[in-house]
Amino acid sequence: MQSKPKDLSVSLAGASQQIAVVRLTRGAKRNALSDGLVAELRDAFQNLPDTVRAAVLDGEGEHFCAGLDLSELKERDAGQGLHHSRSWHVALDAIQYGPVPVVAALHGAVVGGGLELAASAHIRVADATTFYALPEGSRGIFVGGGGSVRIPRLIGVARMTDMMLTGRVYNAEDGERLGFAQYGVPAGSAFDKALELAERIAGNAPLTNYALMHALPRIAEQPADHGYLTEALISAIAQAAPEAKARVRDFLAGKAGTKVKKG
Ligand code: 1HE
Repeated sequence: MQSKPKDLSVSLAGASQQIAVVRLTRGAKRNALSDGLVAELRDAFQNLPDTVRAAVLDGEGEHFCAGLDLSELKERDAGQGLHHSRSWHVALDAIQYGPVPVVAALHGAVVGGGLELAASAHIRVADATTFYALPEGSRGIFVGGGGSVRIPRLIGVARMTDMMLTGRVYNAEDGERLGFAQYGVPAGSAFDKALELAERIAGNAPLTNYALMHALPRIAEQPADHGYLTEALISAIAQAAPEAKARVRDFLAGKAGTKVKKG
């Protein structure tokens, strides 16, 4: 499958062709997110082929994403602004709560709405050129793509407040240390690492991936006693799947490659 809408491409990759590569292809504008591109992202993640088991999200050119397309920030009234922000929520929710785990391959600018986009992925791999910023503060606006919910969960309210109040920019190394990215890799290798991780994820039992994407973040927000019950329910469902039984049988039978190895 290969389709090329205006500012986004979706293709299949990996040995088994079970990985969807969703790429922002608006490099000339540093992959700035126009309303059209936000809609393309929504449509891409809402319509992934059934055969896809994991996805990689990346951006063409030297920068992952420069955030909101500022040329479209004209004179919206409050109601239009509300709906604009909600349209980002729908698109980025389609990534976070879509059918498959998403690994973002970061490089260069991951700023403003670009950071909000990256935060909607499940795993972030950042190469050494990556930098993170929230220039909304200096543009006189506020985050609107779910950043105030997702970013504090990565780095905390205090650091996000500082980034927006002072325009602070974090480099790749600091970003990994703080929790923006789970993996730091040499310049130019984020995509390859993201694809490698996506292939590994695609080999998991689908119900385990589902539980991690849909149950874990919700359990983490629940009061502990609700969380324990939700955990018990999802774990009972996951372990009842024939695939889980087969995997446990393989381990108990001493099959090669089923042991946990030291990292
Ligand atoms: C853009 C945008 C954009 C680049 N909207 N057109 N985001 C920002 O405030 C970040 C603004 N961008 C930058 O700071 C820089 O462009 C970068 C650090 C990302 C990259 O710098 P550089 O030197 O590689 O590129 P450039 O020369 O600045 O930009 C190349 C072109 O992309 C240029 O257009 P051209 O027609 O003159 O070639 C730029 O105008 C264009 N461009 N970034 C529109 N963002 C849901 S609410 C989210 C709120 C936000 O995201 S606010 C933060 C917005």
